[in-house]
Amino acid sequence: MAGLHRLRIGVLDLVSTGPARGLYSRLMNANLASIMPQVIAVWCEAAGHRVSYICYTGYEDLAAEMPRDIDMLFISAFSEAAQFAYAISALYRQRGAVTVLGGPHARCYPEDACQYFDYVLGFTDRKVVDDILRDCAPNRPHGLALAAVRQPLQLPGVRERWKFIAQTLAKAPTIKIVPMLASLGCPYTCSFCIDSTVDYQPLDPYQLREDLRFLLAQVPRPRIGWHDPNFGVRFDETMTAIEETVPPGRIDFIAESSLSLLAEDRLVRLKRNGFKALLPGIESWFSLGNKAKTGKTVGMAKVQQVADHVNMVLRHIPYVQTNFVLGLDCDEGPEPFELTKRFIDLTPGAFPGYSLLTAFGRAAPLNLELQRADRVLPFPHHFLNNTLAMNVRPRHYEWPDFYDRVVDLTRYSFSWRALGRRLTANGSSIPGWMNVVRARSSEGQGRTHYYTAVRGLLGTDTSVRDYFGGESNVLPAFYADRVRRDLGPFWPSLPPGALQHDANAYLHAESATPVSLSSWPSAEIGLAPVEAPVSAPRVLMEPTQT
Ligand code: B12
Ligand code: SF4
Repeated sequence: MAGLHRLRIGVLDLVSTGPARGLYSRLMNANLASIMPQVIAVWCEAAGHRVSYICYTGYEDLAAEMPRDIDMLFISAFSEAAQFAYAISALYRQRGAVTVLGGPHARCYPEDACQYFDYVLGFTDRKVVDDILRDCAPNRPHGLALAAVRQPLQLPGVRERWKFIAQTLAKAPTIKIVPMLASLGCPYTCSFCIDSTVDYQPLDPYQLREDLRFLLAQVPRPRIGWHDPNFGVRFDETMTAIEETVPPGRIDFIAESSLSLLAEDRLVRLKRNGFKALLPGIESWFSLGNKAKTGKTVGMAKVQQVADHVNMVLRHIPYVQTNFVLGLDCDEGPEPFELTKRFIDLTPGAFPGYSLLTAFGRAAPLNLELQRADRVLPFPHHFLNNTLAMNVRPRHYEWPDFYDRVVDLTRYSFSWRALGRRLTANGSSIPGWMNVVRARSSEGQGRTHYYTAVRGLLGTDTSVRDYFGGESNVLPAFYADRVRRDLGPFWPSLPPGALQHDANAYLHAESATPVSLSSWPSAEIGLAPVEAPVSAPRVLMEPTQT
């Protein structure tokens, strides 16, 4: 450690897109904390630096909690928090800090983020972090985009992350969920998904045991939320690790898992091992279903088959959220929406989660096709959370017709009738009441109101109609006002131009550089500084391989 310049590091996990209000976000936001910012904090301390870590849930006074005089600020952001992150980066750069962006936004929109950050990281391992800690230089006007060759093979466990986890959980007043990972990547290849090109990779099962043991010693009855993209791919191995470590009934688990992994014998085992909530993806009644194990079955036959499966899951697991993507190219006419309503009738106990089809920059192979077809709209990132805007022009729907159907479906899904049936099916248990709160909050009713407002504007406001139609790039006032309102006191710090981005940046980069689809983010080299237009990747640092 001789000669080390000890840096003052800030690590900021943005789980809110600005200052927040509302009961549900106060109860739940701290449970959305990401694992990687905690990992970065551990690695920075291990490298000998002083770290201030904050999970920003929307209720903190950032100025009071994050020191002003830091040397380097890491920010973790989803795309929905991009404008917030850009504003904070600008604030800290003015104060002399070097800023680093990581997380989903950095992976999806590195070209854009490089305009506002000194470093933008894709896959991140310890070597990447050590390299930039050593470098710690302002890179302006264009930041450096860097990525490890692949996902790290190992990450610091719960014991090492504990002080950051505990600090975050202290902000969750009732339900406290500890984030954990048993694997990275996914063996499936759903073309709209960020992990469709990332190899599946289990993490060390010994560490898993050690994490569980440690947690049991800290918390009387922990709740664990698995952040695995698809939990339980190595089902037996993971279950055995849990069974050997966790006495029955001591830990509750939540996981996202595809239906194809949820056969009845496995559900029996999941139940025995404390799994209380599962979130399987269904996507659409007309997509071919590897994930749902429905093979070539589509339409009403698929509805029936999946409903039987989900009801079987519900006999073992008290809380189930079924996830759908609205607006996929395989969908056409009223049928997809009507079938989802039939599904809701057939599975009254499951909570339906709807995502509007969204092309998150470089996230998925499908996005390149969509950009090539000129179907991606330049909605500011702030709206890209699968709900507030759909940035892909649907193939088979006109916008007003599409929004009519979305409004109708959400209204149906969160109506008092559906709520009553859900509550009867769930019983007056915690899952039952959670579903009532969700359905009556911003997630259920709130969305119906929001979609109704957008549908209204499509009929009355030509600026909205032209923007949705791709005929105008001028952001309608409805959306601009919303960003201003959401950023609140941070709005004045948003750099000029930071509401706009090149919606086809991925395509432009690929056209400028004849590289294969898989070349980012798993490139053999660190990405080059991003310039406009993006030029061929150049070796910037040593290849970063764990
Ligand atoms: C687990 C998960 C969740 C969990 C946990 C969220 C959390 N805060 O971490 C829950 C269920 C809460 C969730 C919620 C949401 N999610 Co989510 N989620 C995922 C999922 C399945 C896995 C992500 C993960 O943790 N992987 C494990 C980590 C270790 O790997 P990684 O993400 O690849 O990260 C690597 C690098 O990016 C980098 N890195 C990551 N973070 C950071 C941070 C720093 C500082 C640095 C330097 C580096 C770095 O290092 C990692 C190792 O190489 C992904 C889909 C997927 N298959 O990846 C979607 C995904 C991230 N979610 C997505 C979305 C849209 C959402 C929601 C907005 C959905 C909604 N409408 O509510 C919310 C937002 C929640 C919030 N505000 O925090 C999108 C994000 C797209 C985008 N560009 O923003 C994804 C990609 C899915 C998709 N639709 O394609 N999600
Ligand atoms: S199964 Fe889930 S995580 Fe895996 S590729 Fe498909 S959508 Fe992505």
